[in-house]
Amino acid sequence: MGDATTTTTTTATTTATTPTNIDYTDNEQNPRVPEEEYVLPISYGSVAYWLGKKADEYHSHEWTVYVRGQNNADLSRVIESVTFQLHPSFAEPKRVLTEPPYEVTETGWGEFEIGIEIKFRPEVGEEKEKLMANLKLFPDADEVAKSGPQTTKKPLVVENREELIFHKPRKSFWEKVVKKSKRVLEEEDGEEDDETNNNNNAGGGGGSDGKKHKKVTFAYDECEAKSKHEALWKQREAKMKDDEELMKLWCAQKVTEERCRVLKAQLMVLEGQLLD
Ligand code: SLL
Repeated sequence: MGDATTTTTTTATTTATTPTNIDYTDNEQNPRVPEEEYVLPISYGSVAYWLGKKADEYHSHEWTVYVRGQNNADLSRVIESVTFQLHPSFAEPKRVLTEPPYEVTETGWGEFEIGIEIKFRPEVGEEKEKLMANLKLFPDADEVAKSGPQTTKKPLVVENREELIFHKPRKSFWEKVVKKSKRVLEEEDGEEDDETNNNNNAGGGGGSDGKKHKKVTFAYDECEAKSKHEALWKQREAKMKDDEELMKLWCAQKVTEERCRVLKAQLMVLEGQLLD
């Protein structure tokens, strides 16, 4: 994705997956684990390719909307499904993905907002997370001024980054995932005030205990499922390269033929002069 026309990145915002002020003694069989937090950084957004001048006007672009773990982290131990709600002009606009890669690739002509709903596995015990991705097909005027007009080679990327924070995770989730994940960074962050804690921390618990806030990062498992659309681009790029190579060979052949024709003509002139 390195050769993108635009990359719009929204900086991380903490997300609330459950209402705040949950009493963690609310479920005796599956209580919340105090003093614990699981942070899962995700990326979501859209990548769009213009299909060129010859493309059908209703299918001028091919695009992919996706949710994935940052640094290719595996989300499948936490996520049960990702639902993408497309524009009603698409056949079966509600697309449910139950395994990675969580992405939908389509062709179309227009931009719209895509609703994303992340459902967590039952053991996580949290509410659904709702996000919105802006499908962008056409670069803005300032982007055109900066990087030139749209080409079939450069995708237009809109990527957002978010951290799913599971504050005081349920025992079932802690046993299955949190406990087994290696902690790589644990830092005290005393700057957040209590109110921010209350509003933004997912996973209940209320947060405002006056203590310093601990930020923990984990070594996440890599996701084995590779993005299908990335493979598609690579194929397309390879085909374009092949086409370019063929074009170069064809041009070289034409140049050689022309040279031969000129040399033959010169030879005939020389032969004529010798005979004279
Ligand atoms: C717009 N409000 O007017 C938006 C709607 C809808 C895009 C965009 C359908 C493609 C297909 C398609 O691209 N819809 O029918 O296969 O720009």
